[in-house]
Amino acid sequence: QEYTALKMRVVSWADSAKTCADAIPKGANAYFIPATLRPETMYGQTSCFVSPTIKYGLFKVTDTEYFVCSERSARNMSYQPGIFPQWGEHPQVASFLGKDVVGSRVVAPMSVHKEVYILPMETVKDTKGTAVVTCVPSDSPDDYITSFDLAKKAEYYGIQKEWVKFDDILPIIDTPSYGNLTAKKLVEDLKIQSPKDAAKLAEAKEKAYKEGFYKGKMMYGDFSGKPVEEAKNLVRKQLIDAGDAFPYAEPDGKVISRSG
Ligand code: ZZB
Repeated sequence: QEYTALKMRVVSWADSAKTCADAIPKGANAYFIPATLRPETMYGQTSCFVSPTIKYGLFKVTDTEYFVCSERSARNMSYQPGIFPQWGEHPQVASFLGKDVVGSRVVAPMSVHKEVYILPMETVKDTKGTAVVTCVPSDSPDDYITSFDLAKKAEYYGIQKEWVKFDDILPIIDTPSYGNLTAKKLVEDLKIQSPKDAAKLAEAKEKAYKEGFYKGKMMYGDFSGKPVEEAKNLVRKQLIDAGDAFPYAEPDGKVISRSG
């Protein structure tokens, strides 16, 4: 599985994230690293999700760059070229739970929202990607319903409603079957009520992927008017060339080692 790993620079840490703030030397930057399969949707990022109960690490990449991601993904990255400087090494400088960093603020590359908040998503899995997920409510049914739930029960989640940025969702991709807010349409059509409706959400995700990829047309950004199939790699290249993203491959259960 070839993901695009996005670099979301930390602008301010939540008070509860003191361990992280203290572990970063003056002049260095920290980045949350969501793994995405939909780089062409990055214009519509509204927040960035972590699981409140998953353990994350802060990993030193260079003297000036530190990554926030799961330990598992940092290890995978260390066996891929061009990420960590030493093959197989991913020096960890802090360990914490997702809930500790909720409320931190990060830069969302390319998004109409320049800065977004780190928010909790209970359905994030530690077994894929980096366990950090960037939120695009226009095109991801999971993100749409989670944002809906967070905004509705902000107090319960210990966040502020405004952090969710759920008021007017940016349309990015137009599709024949679901219009230009694919996720919203699918959540409504399938009567998805909660982020825990796992079976329906899996169906919605599958449908959204297919429709978006094969029939979607960009209606925002530099490649507006182009089919998604074409725009996907063009946007990805822009992000990578700008230093805002890098390729991250999921080993897929296979063991990767230098000796083979
Ligand atoms: C932004 C985005 C915009 C995403 C979209 C999807 C969609 P897959 O196919 O199952 O591999 N994701 C990444 N890591 C995790 C995780 N650990 N736990 C839960 N969700 C995760 O799923 C890859 C997609 O699932 C990724 O791409 C990420 O969300 C999320 F418009 O990034 B995506 C129809 C989907 N649309």
